[in-house]
Amino acid sequence: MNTTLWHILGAGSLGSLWATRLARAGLPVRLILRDATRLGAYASKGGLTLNEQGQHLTLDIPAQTVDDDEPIQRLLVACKAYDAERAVKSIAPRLKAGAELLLLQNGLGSQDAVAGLVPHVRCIFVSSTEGAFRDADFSVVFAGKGFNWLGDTQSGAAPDWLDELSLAGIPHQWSSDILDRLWRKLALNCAINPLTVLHECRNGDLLQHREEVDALCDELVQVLKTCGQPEAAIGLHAEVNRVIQATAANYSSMYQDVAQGRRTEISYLLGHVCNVARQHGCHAPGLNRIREQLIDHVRARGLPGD
Ligand code: NAD
Ligand code: KPL
Repeated sequence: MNTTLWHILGAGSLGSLWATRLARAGLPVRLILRDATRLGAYASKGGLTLNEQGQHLTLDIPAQTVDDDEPIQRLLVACKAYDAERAVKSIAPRLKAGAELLLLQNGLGSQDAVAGLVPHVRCIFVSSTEGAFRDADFSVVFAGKGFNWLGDTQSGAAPDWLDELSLAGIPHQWSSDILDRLWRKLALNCAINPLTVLHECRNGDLLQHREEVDALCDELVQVLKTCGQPEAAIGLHAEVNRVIQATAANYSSMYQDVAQGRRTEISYLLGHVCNVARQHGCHAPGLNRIREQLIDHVRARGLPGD
């Protein structure tokens, strides 16, 4: 078997979910933590814990700081979109020629920023619908089954290590249209998440704000078509409606971020769509208005507006 190390940058929810499943399958994993303080905190915990359907498994996965000098061949970047560029910059000197980076960020914009920083390595974009949250430091709850699409923007071939994901039970598929997938997820998030924050409601409550949702979908379809992503626009209204109904009882991820006083990824979601619309001369007054309202809303709660 290929024994390339899996370095994982960011031991938060998704990073821990990937790290524990890979390590549980016997694959070699290294966690990369921010600094010596985090390394000390991790050591005192005795490992990373996966809580899956009430079963707890603690794995003593070796960890190191970003300043370690171990060369990196394969890196999963599992931090938030607004941290990705700075995090990759901090380990860039450790990347071997021909290294591969898996970028697990939601939204769009951070992937290109990272790829621009490290043009000598292969960047693989990941779109994930799996759900996880931390119930304690270095402990993750696998909250929602989902799927991972991986792909690159150079129409490259699928890497030969995908079977390691199968071995680890990480559901995945190589995608030849990863940008379509990321744009589609971005559009769904833009049609649903900001409105749940502004109306302070669950996803299902948006059924009472249908006109507002439909108006955002109309503009999103226009932006997608104008910026060269027409595939991601097909049937958007119906899918948004379906997702609202299927997740009616849930609070969106952005709602949860705001409710828990966490910075949101606005700049990589609605912010990215509004910027792309402007660059293409596409009129999107509703999206821009919601973006401004959202920025005011989070700032009023002491959170960054970007
Ligand atoms: P998280 O906040 O739980 O984890 C991010 C981790 O990265 C944190 O532990 C943070 O300390 C660490 N980090 C940040 N900068 C670092 C640096 N310079 N060096 C070392 N570590 C650093 O975030 P998450 O929920 O795992 O989300 C990661 C991405 O995945 C986001 O873009 C999110 O939108 C997306 N996503 C999350 C979920 C989910 O269920 N959690 C689902 C789908 C997509
Ligand atoms: O992905 C989501 C989120 O909450 O971030 C859904 C459920 C699709 C709502 O946009």
